[in-house]
Amino acid sequence: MSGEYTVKDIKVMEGLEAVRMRPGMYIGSTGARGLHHMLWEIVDNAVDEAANGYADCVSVTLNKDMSVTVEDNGRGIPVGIHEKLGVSGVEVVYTKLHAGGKFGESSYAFSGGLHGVGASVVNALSKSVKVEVFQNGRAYMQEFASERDSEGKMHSGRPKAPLQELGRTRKQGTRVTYLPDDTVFETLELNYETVSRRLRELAYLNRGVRFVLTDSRKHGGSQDVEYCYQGGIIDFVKGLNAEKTVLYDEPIVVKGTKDGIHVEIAMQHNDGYTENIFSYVNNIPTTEGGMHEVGFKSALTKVMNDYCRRSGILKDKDLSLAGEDFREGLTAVLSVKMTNIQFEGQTKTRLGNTEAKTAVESVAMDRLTHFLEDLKNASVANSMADKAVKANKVKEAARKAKNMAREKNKLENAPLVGKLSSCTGRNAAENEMFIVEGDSAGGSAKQGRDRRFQAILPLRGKPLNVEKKRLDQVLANEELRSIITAIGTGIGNDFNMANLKYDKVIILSDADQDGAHIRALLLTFFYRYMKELIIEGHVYIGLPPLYKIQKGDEIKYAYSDDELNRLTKGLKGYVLQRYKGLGEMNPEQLWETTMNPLNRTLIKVSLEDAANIERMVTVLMGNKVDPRKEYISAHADFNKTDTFEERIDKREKPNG
Ligand code: TSJ
Repeated sequence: MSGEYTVKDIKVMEGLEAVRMRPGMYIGSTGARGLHHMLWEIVDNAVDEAANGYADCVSVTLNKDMSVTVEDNGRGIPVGIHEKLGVSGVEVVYTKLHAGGKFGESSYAFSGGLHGVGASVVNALSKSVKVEVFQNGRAYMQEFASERDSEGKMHSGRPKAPLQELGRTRKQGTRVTYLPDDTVFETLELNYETVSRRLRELAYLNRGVRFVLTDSRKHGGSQDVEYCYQGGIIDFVKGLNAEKTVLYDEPIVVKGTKDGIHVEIAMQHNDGYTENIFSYVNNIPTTEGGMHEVGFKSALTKVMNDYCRRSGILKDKDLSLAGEDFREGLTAVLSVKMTNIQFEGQTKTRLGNTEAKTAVESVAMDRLTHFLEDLKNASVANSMADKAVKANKVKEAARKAKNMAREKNKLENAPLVGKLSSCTGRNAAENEMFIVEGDSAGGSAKQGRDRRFQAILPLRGKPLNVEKKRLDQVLANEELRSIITAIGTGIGNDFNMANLKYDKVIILSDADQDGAHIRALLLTFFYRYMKELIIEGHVYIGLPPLYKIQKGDEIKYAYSDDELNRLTKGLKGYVLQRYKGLGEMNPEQLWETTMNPLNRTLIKVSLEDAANIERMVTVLMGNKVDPRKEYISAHADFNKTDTFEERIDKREKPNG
């Protein structure tokens, strides 16, 4: 097998210095995001080996010195000497940009890291890299380093020595340890939750492969987790539906290959109203959907309408049911693997290849038709059909209610917007709207704001939990209606970004359980009814300080317990105030700490991890009571928002 691999397959293009010059071009950014991309690049290589059937375990270790070790138990990177280049395969992979069959074809056929650039880029942006290969009973090792020479010129990712054979071993596989360069990256801190979630996702997408994460960075023991799912995406769907009431016990599976495109789908309906399709191409989440999703939806609609007619649920005279009717309460995971993927869309997370539509549609039509024809599936088929018929009826009723609500809305527009203190500036691209918890904080915010570009919408009570509500009920809710009116875009199918009145919609709630609940309710609403607003990065969470530290005339604010410890270390004779709510701050303080763009910290809500927002949303908002309790106690630190958002607005310390 290893003989088939010829090192000359590897294409060689340009040097690593280029990567150093413009890191952003290769890994997106030099912030936390780029740092994570480095890890995904390396992990992708190990996952490929597993996906090809040569490895069944991939482990990631976050080391104390901020280096990262990734290991698999596969065949090991080829150690043979490259014909033309005269160095080992390992060295080619690590020193030649765009090296790897990836850009040819064959061995890396289905890989497709976000930037698809691989190990050499990681090497170029690391202080040091150590590669160990365990192959055919022998251990090999090579180290690379980025250093300045005596004249101060940077040399990126140079091998310290040729590949060495170390001796005999019983191990098999590849182990890579790299230390990202702290002069390139703004931070070397990988987020445990982010890494853990991605590994879990990969475990679902690669059935039977064991993923192990070890975090050895903290003093006092490591934090370890392991993921392995024998059911693959079937387990994924079961997990997503875990807290819901399902219409049938086992997810329906669609699997097949067409024109070289591998298609795998697992789907299961619950008794809710929302549609949740999580799609992937080559293990990459396609948050904005794309051609593969289009193919799946089209197949489901056609096959189910056929079924409804054949079984007499729809009569000749009836119109066909709409696709969305068959997707009410649907949870599905769609995974395709193909070559030459093309991404489109605002965040480049929509699959553009039309051949993916054809392939998915064809495989899904075929398998779903078979499934429905099988008599032992009759009860599943009928419950799907019934659900769709009901959805259709309710939709008709809702449409009428909505028209009524629209009329009503026109009448009540004035008093509704009356709650909003709008800003004077007319440039939507510069304007911000704060949705503020409570009237008293709302009052402070109104007085403290810069009225030229900041609008304030105070919320009286808790907004409606939309998770189990239909559109007409949402529109009947006054708090939500004032938000919808203020934002201007409309919701659901009527959503139109062109009418957005504020570039930033900022949720400002207290740093307590109630505040977290309000925030979750609002995010649920945005997620369900204004998803584009999140996708295009218009939804933010404002972060008020938790503490005021006053010593004489000098006042400092701490936004976390860590920061409090840092600021009070060695400080004597100070007065500490813990803010229990926004309302305790006077207008000047609120402006200074939370609203002033120069000082504040905002967290941008992103959909990158839609599956987890979805999970949080359904766990917290769903109708089954017990899982919700569990979630709250398991995540006692309710105010930790970094599980699904990204911090932005680098804060220039208000303290100095
Ligand atoms: F690329 C890398 F250095 F980032 C990296 C590669 C990192 C890690 C953690 C693992 C790997 C890797 C590569 N694991 N397994 C492989 N396999 C190969 O490179 C390989 C081995 C044998 C053959 C063959 O045809 O015999 C082909 C390939 C691509």
